[in-house]
Amino acid sequence: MVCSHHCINEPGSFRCKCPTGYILSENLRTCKDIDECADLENETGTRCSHECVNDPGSFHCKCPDGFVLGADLRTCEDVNECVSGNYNGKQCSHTCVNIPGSFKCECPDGLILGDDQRRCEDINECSNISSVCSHICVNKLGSFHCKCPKGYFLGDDERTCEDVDECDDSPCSHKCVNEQGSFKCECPTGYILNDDRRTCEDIDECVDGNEIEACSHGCVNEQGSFPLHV
Ligand SMILES: [Ca+2]
Ligand SMILES: [Ca+2]
Ligand SMILES: [Ca+2]
Ligand SMILES: [Ca+2]
Repeated sequence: MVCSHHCINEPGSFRCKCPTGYILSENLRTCKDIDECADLENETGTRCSHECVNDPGSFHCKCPDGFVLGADLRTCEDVNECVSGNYNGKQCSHTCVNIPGSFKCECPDGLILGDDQRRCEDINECSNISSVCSHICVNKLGSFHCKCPKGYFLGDDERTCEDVDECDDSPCSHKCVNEQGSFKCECPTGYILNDDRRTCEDIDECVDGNEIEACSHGCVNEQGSFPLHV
């Protein structure tokens, strides 16, 4: 075999010719592949934006994961996983954000990205040791709220429970004493608090066992106390 590929006859001689992508060796007989990837002097049109793979008689460009080869077969273009085909961006439970070569899932306020980096999960604000609520914390999907026990109301900060001053509504027939979370009614001397814990009732000191043997003869009960009859 005179030439490895094409032989061209010439007057008194011949020469070997190589197909595109090959170059004639020093022996002028054998064609060898051009390593387009190693040839830094190569025309810019054959440059790959990312990886160049040499092939026999040719070459091709390769793209890393998350990129696809553009129409020029040279430039790798980012895949928008959030909108394209069956890419993983569809797995984001909430918001998909495209980034070069990849994508990421994001979550709205109150939710946090789970270990799978795809699904957003509720933050349990109530599990926080330095609890955000002064009294009762109620966790909800994407948020939480504070609650107060009976006798308290939620302050303007939506976090702190403040005592209700029940005495403002005058619930007692006589004296009202406000306390943290509650209140109590008190009665003046000579009165006793009824079972309703609100109203004061006169003690009938004249009835046996109630108070004293106040009078040796007649006793007249009066509101609040009794006078001595001489
Ligand atoms: Ca080649
Ligand atoms: Ca992308
Ligand atoms: Ca929550
Ligand atoms: Ca109170």
